[in-house]
Amino acid sequence: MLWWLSIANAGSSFAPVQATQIAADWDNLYKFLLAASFISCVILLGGMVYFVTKYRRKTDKDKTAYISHNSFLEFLWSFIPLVIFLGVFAWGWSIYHNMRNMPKDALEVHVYGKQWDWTFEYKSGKKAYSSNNEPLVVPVGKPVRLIMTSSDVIHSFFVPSFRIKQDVVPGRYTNLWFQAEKMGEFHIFCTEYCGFSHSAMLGKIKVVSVEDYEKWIAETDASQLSGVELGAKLYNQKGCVACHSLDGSPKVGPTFKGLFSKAENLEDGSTVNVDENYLRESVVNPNVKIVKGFPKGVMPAFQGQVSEEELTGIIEFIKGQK
Ligand code: HEC
Ligand SMILES: [Cu+2]
Repeated sequence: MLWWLSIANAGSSFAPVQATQIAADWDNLYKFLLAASFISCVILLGGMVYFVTKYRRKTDKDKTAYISHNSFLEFLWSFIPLVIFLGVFAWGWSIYHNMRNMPKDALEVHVYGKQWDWTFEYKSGKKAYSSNNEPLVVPVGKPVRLIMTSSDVIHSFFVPSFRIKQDVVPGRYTNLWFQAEKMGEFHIFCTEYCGFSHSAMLGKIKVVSVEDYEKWIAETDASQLSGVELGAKLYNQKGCVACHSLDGSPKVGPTFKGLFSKAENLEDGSTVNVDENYLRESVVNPNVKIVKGFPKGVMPAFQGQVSEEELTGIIEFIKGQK
C-alpha cells in the first residue's frame, strides 16, 4: 500500500484516530477517492507526455495522419467512469445512511450549544459543561444519540475521530449518533463561526468502560431533578394537566399516553411522525399543526414561557407516557 493509504488508521496530521466503525468506513471511501484520482492523474498526464514525445514534429516534412474519432474508445472512457461514479455514489449513500439512521435503543443525551459552551444533559438530570472542562462521558461499544439545540446562534458539533458533524440550530432539534469503539478522550469542535470565542468552543468526549460509565452516572446529585421529574412538575405547574390526560382519555386536548413515536393524524389530512421536533413545535407553537378532531387556538403558545431545559423535561415526560 502507498504510505498515505495506511497512515490514517493510526491517527496523524493526515487524519485523526478512527474511533468508530463509521470513521473506518468513511476513511476507506476517502482513500478510494484519493487512489482513483491519483491513478487517473497518472494515466492522463502520463498519456499526455507519452503522446507529446511520440508524435512530436521531428522534421519539417512530418505530417500526422488526420484522425477524426474512435467510437469504441469514446464509449469506454465515458462508460467506465460512469460505473465508477455510480459505485462511489452507492458507497457514499450507504455510509451516509448509517450515519443518519438513529438507532432506537441508543443512550440519549441532550446537548445545548451556546456562546461558548457545550452543555450535556443526561436522563438522570446530571449535567456536564465543556466550559468547565467537563467531558461528555459515554460507554464504549454502545450507541449514543445526541439531541441538540442552541440557545443563541448556529453552532456545529464536530467530532473528528468519529467523522461526524451536525449543525446545532436555535428553535429546533438536530440529531447525531455514534458508537465509540475505542476508549479515551476525543476532541469536540464547534465548526460554525459563532462569535468572539468560537475557536475556544471546545469540548471532549470521554469514552469509558460500561462499568465506569454506570459508576459515573450513579453519582448524579440526588437533589437534581431528572428530565422526567422536571417535566412532571411542569405538567402540573403550567396547567397542561387541565387539557391533557395521561390515561388515554381525551380531554380538551389529546392524551399524552402512547403519543411519542406514533403517527399522528392532523386536521389537514396529513400525518406526522411524533418525534422530539414535533413535540417541541406542539408546545411552543401549537397552532402550526392541529391534531384531527381537536380545536385550533385553544392551547396557549408556550413560546418564550419555557427554557430549553424545561422543554427537554416536558418532552422526556411525554416520551415516558407509554
Ligand atoms: C387550554 C387547554 C390546553 C392547555 C393548557 C395545554 N394544551 Fe396542549 N393541546 C390542547 C389542544 C386543544 C390540542 C390539540 C390541538 C393542537 O394540535 O394544537 C393540544 C395539543 C398538544 C400537543 C400535540 C398532541 C398530539 O396528539 O399530537 C402537545 C404535545 C401538547 N398539546 C402539549 C402541551 C403541554 C406540554 C402543555 C403544558 C405546558 C399543554 N399542551 C397545555 C390544549 C391545551
Ligand atoms: Cu459555536
